Amino acid sequence: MSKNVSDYLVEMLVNVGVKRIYAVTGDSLNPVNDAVRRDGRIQWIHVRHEEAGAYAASMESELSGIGCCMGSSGPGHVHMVNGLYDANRSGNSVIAIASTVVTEKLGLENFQETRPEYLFQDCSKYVFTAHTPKQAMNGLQTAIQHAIGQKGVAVLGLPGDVASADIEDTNTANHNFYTDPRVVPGEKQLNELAKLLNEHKKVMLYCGHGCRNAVDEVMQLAAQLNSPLGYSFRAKIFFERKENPYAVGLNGLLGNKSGFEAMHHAEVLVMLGTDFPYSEFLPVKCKIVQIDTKPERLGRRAKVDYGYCGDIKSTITALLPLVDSKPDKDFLEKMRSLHQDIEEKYETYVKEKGGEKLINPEYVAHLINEMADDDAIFTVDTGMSAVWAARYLKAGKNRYLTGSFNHGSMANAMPMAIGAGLSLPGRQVIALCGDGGISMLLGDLMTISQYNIPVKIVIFNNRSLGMVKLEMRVQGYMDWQTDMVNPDFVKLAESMNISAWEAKEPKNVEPALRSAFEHDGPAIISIYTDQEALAMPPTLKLDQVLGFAESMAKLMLNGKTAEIVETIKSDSKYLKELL
Ligand SMILES: Cc1ncc(C[n+]2csc(CCOP(=O)(O)OP(=O)(O)O)c2C)c(N)n1
Ligand SMILES: [Mg+2]
Repeated sequence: MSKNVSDYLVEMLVNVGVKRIYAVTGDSLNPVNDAVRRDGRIQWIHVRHEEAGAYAASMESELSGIGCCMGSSGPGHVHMVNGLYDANRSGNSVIAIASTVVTEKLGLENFQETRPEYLFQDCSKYVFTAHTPKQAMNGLQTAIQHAIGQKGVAVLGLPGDVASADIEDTNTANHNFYTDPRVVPGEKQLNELAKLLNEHKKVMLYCGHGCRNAVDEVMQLAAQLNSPLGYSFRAKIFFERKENPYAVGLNGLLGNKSGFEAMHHAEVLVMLGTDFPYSEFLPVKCKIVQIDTKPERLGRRAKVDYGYCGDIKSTITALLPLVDSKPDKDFLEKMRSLHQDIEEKYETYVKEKGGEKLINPEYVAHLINEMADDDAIFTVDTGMSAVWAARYLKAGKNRYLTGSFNHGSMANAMPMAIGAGLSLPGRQVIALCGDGGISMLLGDLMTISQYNIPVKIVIFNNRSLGMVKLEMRVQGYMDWQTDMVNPDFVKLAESMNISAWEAKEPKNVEPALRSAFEHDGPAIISIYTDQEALAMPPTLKLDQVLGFAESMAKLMLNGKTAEIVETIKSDSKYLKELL
C-alpha cells in the first residue's frame, strides 16, 4: 500500500520517541490527524488552545526528552507561538508542525495564510516550509535533528496538499539520532582552572539548570573546596535540601541575601551551567569563571574572566583530581549562618497565617511543600506564585520544579502540568497558578477533564495581578487596572467535572489541600490569598518606599487630595510592613 508524507511523518515521530501530539485538528492538518489515527501508536491530545499544546509538549520534552505539537493553517499555528518561545528558551526539544494552505495558493495572502519562516524565526532553532513531498521528508529529518541536537524548537511548515501526497522513498535516513557527546575543556584550560581554584581561599559555586545531571559531581566539588553553593530558581530543586551543608540559596530578583552575599564576598565565583540573567546582582570585583555547553553564552551577562566550554558532569569529573582540598570552613560557615537566618525569617511569615480572604500565600506555599510527595513535579506561574515557590518549595528525593523562567510568560503552569501528568503518570503533579494566569488558558482545564489527568491545580486567588500591583508601586505608578473579578472557581471546576475545594480562611487551607492531594483524579484548589503580601528582597524595600513617595508627590502636584487619602488607606498594611 502506498504511503503518504503524513504516514512517513508519523513513522519518524514514533522512531524518535514521540508518545503524544498536542494539537487542535482542522483543514491542512487533517491528513496528519488521519495518519496518526490509522497508525495508532501515538496518542492525539486534543487541547483547547494550541498555546497550551506547545507548553505541554515542552514539558513533555523537559521530563522525557522529546515533545510534539501541531497547529492548523494560520491562526491554528499562530496560537503555538508563545509556548514555543518558552520551549526554545528552556532548551526543550519540541517538534512543531505548522500545517498551512495548499502550495498553489501560497504567496497570495490567501485565507489563513502565514509565512511560517517569518513567524517562527525567533522562537526556533530551525524552520522550513516544504513545497514538495521530498522536501517535506528531508525537512523533517533535519528539523528533528535540530530539535534533539540543539535542544530547542524545530518547525516544519506543511501545506495540506504536501501532507497528503504519496511518496515512494527519500534519500534521507528517515530516522533520527540522539547524540550525547561528552564536552570537556582542553587539558590546558582544566589546569588553568585548577590553578585558579587552588590559589584562592574563598570560592563560591553558582549552579544553573545545566547541573541537572551533575548533582553528585557538583556536591563533590563543593565538599572538596568547602565552598558555599548557590543556585538559580530552575536549579534550586536539585540542591535546596536541609541536609545540603553547602546550600546558601538563590541570588537575583527572587533571591535572598545569603545567595547574594556569598557571591560578593567570594574571591572566585564559578558559574556552572547557568545563563543567569540578572547581571545587576552579579559581582564585578572577584574573578568569575563560567562553564557552559554553549560557548556562545560565555561572558554575555557577567564580567567573566575565564570561560570554558564543557558539560558540567564531565568537566567536574575531569577537574576534581586536579583540585586541592580546602580544609578552611570559615567562609562557608559565615554564609551558611546567613542563609539560616533568612530561612528562619521566611518561617516567621508562615506562622502568620492571615485572615478571612487574606490568607498568607507564604503559608500556602509552605503547606504545599510539607504535603507534596518526595518526587512531586511542581509547575509555577509567572507572578507571585513564582516568588512563593522560590522561597518555600524544597528539594525532595527526586522532586522537579519548573516554570516560564526564561521567557517569563503567564499561564504556563497549568498546561505544563498537562504535559507532566501525561508523560510521567506515576508522579504527583502540582501546578501553582495565579488567578490571572489560570484565567488566560482556562479552556484547557477541559483537556485535563477530558483525559482525566490527575494534576492538582492550586490557584493563588488574590483577585489581582499581584506582581504587577507591586511592580507599579515600586516604579512610582498608581496601581491601576490590576484588579480581577474572578469566577467561582469551584463551580467552574464542577461544571467541568473536576473535583474542587476552596479555602477562604486559613484554617481551611490544610484540609482543602489534603483532600485534593488525596483525591484520585484532577483537582482544583482555590485559595483566597492576600494580594498585599510582600515579596521583594529586603534590598528593594527602599525602592518601594521611594516609589510610593513618588506616586504621592505626583498626586500632590495635581492637587488630588482625595486620592492621596484613599491610597494611604488602602495601602496601610503594605506601608506598615515597609516602614
Ligand atoms: C502573557 C503575559 N502577559 C503579561 C505579563 C506581565 N505580567 C507578569 S506577572 C503578571 C501578573 C500575574 O497575575 P496572577 O497570575 O494573578 O499572579 P499574581 O502575581 O497575582 O500571583 C503580569 C500581568 C506576562 N508576564 N505574561
Ligand atoms: Mg493574582
